[in-house]
Amino acid sequence: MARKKIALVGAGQIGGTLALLAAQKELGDVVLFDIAEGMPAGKALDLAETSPVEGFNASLTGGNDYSIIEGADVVIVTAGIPRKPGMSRDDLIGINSGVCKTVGEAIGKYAPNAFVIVITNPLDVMVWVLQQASGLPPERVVGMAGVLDSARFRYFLAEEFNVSVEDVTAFVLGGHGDTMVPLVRYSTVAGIPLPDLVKMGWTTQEKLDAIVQRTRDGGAEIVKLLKTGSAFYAPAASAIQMAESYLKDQKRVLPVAAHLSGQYGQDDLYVGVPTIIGAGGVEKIIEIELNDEEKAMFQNSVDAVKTLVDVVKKLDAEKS
Ligand code: A3D
Repeated sequence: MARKKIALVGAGQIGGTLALLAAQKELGDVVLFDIAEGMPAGKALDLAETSPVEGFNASLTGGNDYSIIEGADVVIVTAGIPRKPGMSRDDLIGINSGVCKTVGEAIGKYAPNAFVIVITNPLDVMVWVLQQASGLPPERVVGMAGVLDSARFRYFLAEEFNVSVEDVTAFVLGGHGDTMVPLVRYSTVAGIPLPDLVKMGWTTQEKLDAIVQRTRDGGAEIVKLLKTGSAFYAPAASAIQMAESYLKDQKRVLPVAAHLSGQYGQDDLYVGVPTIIGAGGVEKIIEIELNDEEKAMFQNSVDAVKTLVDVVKKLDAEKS
């Protein structure tokens, strides 16, 4: 079987980590594209030189011409600018929407059969922009946020309960931003829902509320510590899990920013929901029952995403 091809558009902090993980896991050959001259080729060469030490078989190349992404099976997009301290994800919209439009057009031209994972912020609206520009079917264009947000939630919960991260499942819904909705009653330790663990005295409601808030602020916590950019290891690992589920038809149940066309009462909107990711891309969007409080939180998150979509539409109208 020929090796798969993974194209990384944006070879910065996340792009470099994606390349390392994809190669180490032998998901396929990796190409790195970036507008910074020489940098993607330099990173690719440096990474390729780890292969004799790490013992993986994957070629890594990089360049500044979009034609290098030709025929890719998976494209992961991190092109754009990240947050600096004091910035919200939404502050990035002006620059990053232009970048995602250009990248979408290039993917439509060179890799129309790819499964595309967008990471560039503000996430939900950037996936929408890129899908529109690419002309690819919506089930093959998704955004990475929910896997990361739920990984953060799981990590904090595992720390609180002093149990293995592997036994904690967590469920996060909605847009990737301050309005994201960590769903406590669908999150468990070995199948025991969190509200039951509060009743069992494993933690208190106050501590649980603090963990939920820390999850919502998880990105900002890292930005504040790093000072020069935003998180990159966990975002890269999360996108690789999505890519692997597609490439190996694993049919993992993963929360991703998926295109809604009627589900959850939304139309033509990308927002974080549970999905099944397999060889068909988003093979199913799972619609769960929400109680009134959860519905209100989800709607609040959806409204935040819609506001940003309107900003992009306005920017577009001003340009034309
Ligand atoms: P960074 O290290 O700056 O890498 C971005 C790269 O994009 C740089 O190498 C730029 O040269 C390149 N670039 C800029 N414009 C273009 C263009 N037009 N075409 C191609 N490449 C271009 O940032 P990063 O890797 O840390 O973050 C990348 C993006 O991911 C940012 O928008 C972050 O906000 C976002 N991010 C999202 C999450 C989510 O969970 C959704 C988490 C962390 C970061």
